[in-house]
Amino acid sequence: MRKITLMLALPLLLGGCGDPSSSARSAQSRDGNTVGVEVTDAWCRATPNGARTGACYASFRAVGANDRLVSVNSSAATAAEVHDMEERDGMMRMTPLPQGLPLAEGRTVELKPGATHIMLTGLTSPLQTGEQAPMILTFESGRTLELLVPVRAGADG
Ligand SMILES: [Cu+2]
Repeated sequence: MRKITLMLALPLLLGGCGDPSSSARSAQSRDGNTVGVEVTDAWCRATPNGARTGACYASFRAVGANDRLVSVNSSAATAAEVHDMEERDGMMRMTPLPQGLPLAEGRTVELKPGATHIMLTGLTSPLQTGEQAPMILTFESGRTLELLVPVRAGADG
């Protein structure tokens, strides 16, 4: 099986050239404590040759309380879902997470190629390197985050 490189998503936020919109934080103060979800290193993989589906990745960290990513919407696609990957009979298969993506307080949950991802289906146009895909993330807590997610080529092209 092909080895999957896991360290793809890191360079986005470095230095002054990082795109700040790939990172966002939904936070509010409650009893003097910050509660919210931090999203960092968001990116979508560029789609080749008119593919109608795409995948996006990001790191999530719930701050101050547990939360759950319950839905994703993007005007770049007719539908967006959180998918997990599992191996069955030697094949990697994608399975939607009907309960959403649980976010345990203080723990970073990393979406990455070959693992959990946000799947965009029915792309309205190809995801091209250098563009940004708008995305609205809704959490169980009722908080929402709007992101402009940069599109770039995957390292395995
Ligand atoms: Cu998928």
